[in-house]
Amino acid sequence: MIEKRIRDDFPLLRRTVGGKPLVYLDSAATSLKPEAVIEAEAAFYREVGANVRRGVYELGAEATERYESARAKVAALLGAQADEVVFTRGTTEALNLAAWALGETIVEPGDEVLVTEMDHHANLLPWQELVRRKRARLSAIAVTAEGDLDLEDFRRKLSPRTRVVALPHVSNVLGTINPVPEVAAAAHEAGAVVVLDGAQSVPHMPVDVRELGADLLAFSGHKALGPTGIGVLWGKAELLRELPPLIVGGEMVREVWLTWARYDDPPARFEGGTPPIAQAVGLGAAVDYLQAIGMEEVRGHGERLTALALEGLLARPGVTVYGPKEASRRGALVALNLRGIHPHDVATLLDRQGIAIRAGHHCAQPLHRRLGIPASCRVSFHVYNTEDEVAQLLTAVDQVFQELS
Ligand code: C6P
Repeated sequence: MIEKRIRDDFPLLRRTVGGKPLVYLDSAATSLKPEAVIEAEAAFYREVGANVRRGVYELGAEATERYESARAKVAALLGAQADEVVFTRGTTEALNLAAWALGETIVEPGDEVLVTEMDHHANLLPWQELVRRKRARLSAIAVTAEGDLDLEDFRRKLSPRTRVVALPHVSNVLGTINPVPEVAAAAHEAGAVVVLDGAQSVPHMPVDVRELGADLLAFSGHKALGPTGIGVLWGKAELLRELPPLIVGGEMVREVWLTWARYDDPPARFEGGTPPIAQAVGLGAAVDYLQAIGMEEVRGHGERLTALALEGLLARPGVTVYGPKEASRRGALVALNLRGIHPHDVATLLDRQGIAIRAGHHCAQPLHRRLGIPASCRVSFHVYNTEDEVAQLLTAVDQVFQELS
């Protein structure tokens, strides 16, 4: 059991909202940050401050050392090598880089890219752009009524023309944990590259890139207790070596002439310009923080809170829950609707109780269309949430029904 004292590490939990203690149930949008992360970022500016990979003076070397040490921590978290970890601004940028680079190397006119009906727009729009640019085709693996990937539909749509299969590890709406090893094995057999959106998995559960079998994986620091403005594209070393950069400019080159340049090896090749240095250092501190708890323990806590929320919500007749009904098959989030009440009204009333949840389409419009709804409410958890907060949520849901139905 994650101890209550963890909450003391998160300064925002001392804040009140409308006179009520904050109950923060929107960690899938962005997590709160522990003091250790805030301090690591501030300490970088206070103590070092220099740019990376440039200065031959002491501060420059120390900045590079802190930046590269953060990379090594992320690599350890993912079971990867440090040179396979590319820093980006977030999941969105990482997936744009992946789609751009694969488009330049392996996708020809008439080829296919397979996404899923449950993808976040960040794992959909870059592929739409790629197929438009390359005159290729995009199709989407269906989602079943239970909120799982339809694996039969996947096998039907997979073909020798499929060059890329892109999917979320955990859906940010359904919560579904997708069977990545199974999908990756079939995709590889067909000769496709597998791109995994890890935005909702890496911050919440043990993720070992070798066990998953994906070729590229993206996630954001700010959902993993880290700062905004920093994310990661992990890629198999042999694949990264073949890919061209999206951003070109300073610090990603071996030699530059007026009419041509020779780019550096990964990961520097993909990190043109001054990177988000303090943010990377902050992410390193977030990884330390998560690892000190233990990712198994983080997962266990999220699963327990999700099970409690599911049990309470499913017992209420006016509540519709989307996605699998077992906490063991989902990430630490639950999307729902209250019969006859608009999600924005629910979120507004909960806000009056100090409870912050997300309402809307959660950047997954095609999925909401598939579910036949314009929007949903979503509650999501992280290490600082408690069973008592889940109970407060359930009581508040009853009050919303009383007030509005
Ligand atoms: N989802 C949510 O409330 P960025 O914004 O680049 O850090 O992450 C984008 C992203 C990509 N994939 C998935 C599965 C995601 O959940 C997100 C971010 C937030 O659900 C904000 S829309």
